[in-house]
Amino acid sequence: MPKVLIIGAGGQIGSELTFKLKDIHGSENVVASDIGYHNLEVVNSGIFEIVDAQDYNSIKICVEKHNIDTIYLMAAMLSATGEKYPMKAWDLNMNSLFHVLNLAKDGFIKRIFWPSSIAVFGPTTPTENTPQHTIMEPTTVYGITKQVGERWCEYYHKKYDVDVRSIRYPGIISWKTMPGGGTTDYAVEIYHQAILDKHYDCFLSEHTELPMMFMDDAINATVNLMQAPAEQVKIRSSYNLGAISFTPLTISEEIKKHIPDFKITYSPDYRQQIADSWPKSIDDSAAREDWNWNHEFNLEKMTTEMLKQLGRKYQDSEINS
Ligand code: AKB
Repeated sequence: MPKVLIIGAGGQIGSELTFKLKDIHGSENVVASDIGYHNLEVVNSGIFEIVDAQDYNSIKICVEKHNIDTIYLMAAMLSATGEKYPMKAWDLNMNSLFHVLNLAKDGFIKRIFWPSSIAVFGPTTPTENTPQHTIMEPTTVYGITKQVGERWCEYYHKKYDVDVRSIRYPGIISWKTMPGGGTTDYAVEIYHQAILDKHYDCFLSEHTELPMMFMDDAINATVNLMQAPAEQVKIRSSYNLGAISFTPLTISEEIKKHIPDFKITYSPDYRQQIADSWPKSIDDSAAREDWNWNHEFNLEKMTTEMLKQLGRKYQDSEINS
């Protein structure tokens, strides 16, 4: 059984990954950690430690205390917040990655999962069915950190035999924990507002198409990649991963099938420029060939699930208040 540490376990993907890894490896083999106690569901779900991803010793102490051999580094500053705090985004995203890569290089841990993003691509990248290997000239700080991070992952693998694995996540849609600071966050907010207000004012324009994925698919992909035999993981920078692509208009049309009087308006802000620099759809054939990646949720199935789960959640919180 691997002994797993999740850094950034209180976040949107980190929290769901924590619960999934506890199911797979047993709660006693999974240590959740974050910079604070903000996600009480995660804090109270088993072993929890305060770990500062920017502090090498903070991570190392936790690794030694719990005999950790695998780290999932989920702490990061995303695209929209990164544009407001460029140096903070650079420091957090790069320092944390170097710390875990060096822990592996120095023999303290055996395996790393580090998420990359579609943000590695830029305005000069082909936007339709974006290939695995193509022009990458990211224009956001977040995208730059992810692109540089990919280079370092591949370097540490080739030079020091570090077993690091990575996925370029598209926008991830989920109902348990809110995302924070991303450009694709609109596709989560829209479901909340559809239930609460029957109206959503979108910060992207109606025809902005972006690659997206339901959380269950993202978690399955992550787990499958980490469980794949090392020789099947042929790409050590990061794998393209696709599932669905849609625009604010198409997601609103899908929501209207469930909530006919739902209305969407558009007030594009600085995030529009970020979205315009990213691909519309992704060629993920390498992931499908190398470790059998397959997605399950399309827009229809995801919308039904999001509205069902969020409807229950808001009903429960009304009953309890
Ligand atoms: C963001 O919007 O910044 C993230 C991402 C695509 O990596 N969700």
